[in-house]
Amino acid sequence: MNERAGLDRRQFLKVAGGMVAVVGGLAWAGRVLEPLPASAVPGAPDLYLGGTDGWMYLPPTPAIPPFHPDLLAPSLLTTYIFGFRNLTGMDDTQKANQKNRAQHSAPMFWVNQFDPAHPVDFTVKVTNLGLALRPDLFDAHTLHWHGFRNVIPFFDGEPSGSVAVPSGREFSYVYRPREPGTYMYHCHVEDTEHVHMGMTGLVFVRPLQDGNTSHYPSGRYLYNDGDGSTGYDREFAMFLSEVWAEAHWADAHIQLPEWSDYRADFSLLNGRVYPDTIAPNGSVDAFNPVHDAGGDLVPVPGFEHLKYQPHSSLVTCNAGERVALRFSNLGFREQAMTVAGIRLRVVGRDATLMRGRDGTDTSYETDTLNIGPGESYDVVFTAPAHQGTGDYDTYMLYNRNYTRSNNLAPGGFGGAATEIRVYASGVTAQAYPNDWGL
Ligand SMILES: [Cu+2]
Repeated sequence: MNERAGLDRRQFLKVAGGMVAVVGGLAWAGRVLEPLPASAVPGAPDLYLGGTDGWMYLPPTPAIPPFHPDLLAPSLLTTYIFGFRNLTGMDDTQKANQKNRAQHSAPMFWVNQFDPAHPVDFTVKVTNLGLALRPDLFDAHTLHWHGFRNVIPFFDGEPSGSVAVPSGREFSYVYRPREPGTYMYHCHVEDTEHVHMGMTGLVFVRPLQDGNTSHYPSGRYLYNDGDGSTGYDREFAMFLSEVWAEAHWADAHIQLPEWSDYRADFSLLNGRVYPDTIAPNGSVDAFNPVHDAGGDLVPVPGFEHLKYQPHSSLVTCNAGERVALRFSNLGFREQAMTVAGIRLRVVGRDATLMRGRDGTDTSYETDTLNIGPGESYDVVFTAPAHQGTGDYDTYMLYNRNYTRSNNLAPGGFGGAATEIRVYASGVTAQAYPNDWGL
């Protein structure tokens, strides 16, 4: 990373695109257009993602014949997906082994806001491992950081305006995130299909104000608020996605889904449905990934069916703590997420602090977030006092559309639903976002 700290945007263009530098010394342009020698070669990326296909688990009953469960699925799994895997730190053999081992949702990651005083760029290298079940498709993949406002087209990931990564190749995306907040990312090749098949996940940017304890004791914030109003003690990210069983089956069986017939069967939270949403985290610390000797994900004992769905959605906290929830939605329908018994304060939308041009506080309290496709919300709540006789009080966080909180499975909640557990005490500091601290 640091060896590229001095490069500017134009150098990246020269390095990555082989573009010819413009003639220097243009008085009107100032220093920004002065050509500089392109000497740096990208070293190890901050993150290394691989795009491929694979299989995930959704409750096999009630069945949706012939689409769900898919008869081609390996043991314990039900649903064909495309997706990303975190290959950071793997050797070439381990990376290659991850073909047909995609996960859903894609690895959640986070970056620090670009600091002009200490300029360090963030790089994500993306490789395309190919589709094991559909070698006929030979689709490229890209990384599109949705809503990212400072990207130059070259690193945007929209394939007709930049570059895409064919099977067997790799490409480094370079970012200078200047706008803190919650975003999402996805592959932008055949994007209706690749997004829906699972090549999508959550990304967020930590503000420069982080570490300053004068506004809030933890020194952790959602935004550069200047007053601690977005300060929090714990953070949990919630990524909303959907599965239309017929489309997933069609990709596995060399059929062509008709996307205008879109009809999602499953609403998901962090790639799982309740009660799997409250099962433990697998390897979700993007910068300390855990894998077995071959590079494969390691399932949590007792939850082997969730091997390729590592992200838990359980919220754990101590009474009185401030908890940040980051939501983003890359399903194709608006979702209404609600919490019974806890007020949510919306402090950010679409990676923008809720504050007017003149500084007016435009944050608001609600119990329901209406989140459209491609939108993100940042909310903070204060955990209520512990009231019950058990170790923790449970509050439901769920999609208030009944058909999406249970996915039309009998027996109550089965869809985009999770729990907030408020303990009297004893929940320890988080090691990474969505860490339970238990
Ligand atoms: Cu793709």
